[in-house]
Amino acid sequence: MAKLNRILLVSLVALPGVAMLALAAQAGETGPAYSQHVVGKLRAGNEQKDYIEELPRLIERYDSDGDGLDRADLERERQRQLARHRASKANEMLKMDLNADNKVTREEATAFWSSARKSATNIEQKINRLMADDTDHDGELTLEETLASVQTATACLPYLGIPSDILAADPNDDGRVTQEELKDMGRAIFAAFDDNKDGVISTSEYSVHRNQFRKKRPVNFTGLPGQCLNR
Ligand SMILES: [Ca+2]
Ligand SMILES: [Ca+2]
Ligand SMILES: [Ca+2]
Ligand SMILES: [Ca+2]
Repeated sequence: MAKLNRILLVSLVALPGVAMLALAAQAGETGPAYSQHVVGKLRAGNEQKDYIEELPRLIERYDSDGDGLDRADLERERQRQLARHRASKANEMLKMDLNADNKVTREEATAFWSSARKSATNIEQKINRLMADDTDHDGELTLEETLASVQTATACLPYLGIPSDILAADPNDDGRVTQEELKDMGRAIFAAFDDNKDGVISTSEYSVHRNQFRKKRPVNFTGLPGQCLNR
C-alpha cells in the first residue's frame, strides 16, 4: 500500500500539465489544437473506420451523462482521484494508530515499523517523513492533519491522466466535446497521417507523423483556479 501510495504521489507530481502550457507558450506553438489522447489511439496499419470507432471509448468513461465531455466531467473524475488519494493516505496513517485514538505518535510508528529487517536509520527516516505532516508539532499526527496535508499537496494538481486535452481541442470551443466532434478530430488527425490517401496508415506514414505530432505541443486544459496557474 505504501508503495502504491508513493507511486500515485510520484505520478501526480510528475505529470506536467501546467508546465506544459507554459512551455507551449514559450515555444510559440501555433496551428490547430489537437489532443495527444486522440493522436495516441492511432496505430500503424489502422484503417480510418477502425480508428474512428475506437475513439468514443476515450470519453465514455468520464462522460457519465452522455452529453459529451465537459468541464464537470473532468472535475468529477479529478475529485474521484483526489478522494482515492486521501483515502489511501488516511489508511496509511490509521494502520499505525495502535491504541485506536485516531492519532499516531512517534512511539506508535516505531512499534509499527520495528522489525529485524529494517535498520534504525531507515525507521527514523520513515518516521520523520510521516511526522512532517504533524503541522502543530505537538508530537501527535491526527487524521485531520494527514488529510489537510493531502489537500494542500494536491490542490493545484492538474487533471492527471484524465483526457483533459480533448476538451482543450474542442473544435467549436463551446466547452463540450461531443462524440461527433471527437470523431471529427480523429478524421482530421487520420488525414494528416495518411499521405497517400489510401485510407490506411502505413508504418512509414505512422512513424513520420507520430514524431511530428510529438514535437508539437498539445494544448492542455487545466481548469485549475487562477492562483494555481501562476505557480
Ligand atoms: Ca494512537
Ligand atoms: Ca499534531
Ligand atoms: Ca464542442
Ligand atoms: Ca496511407
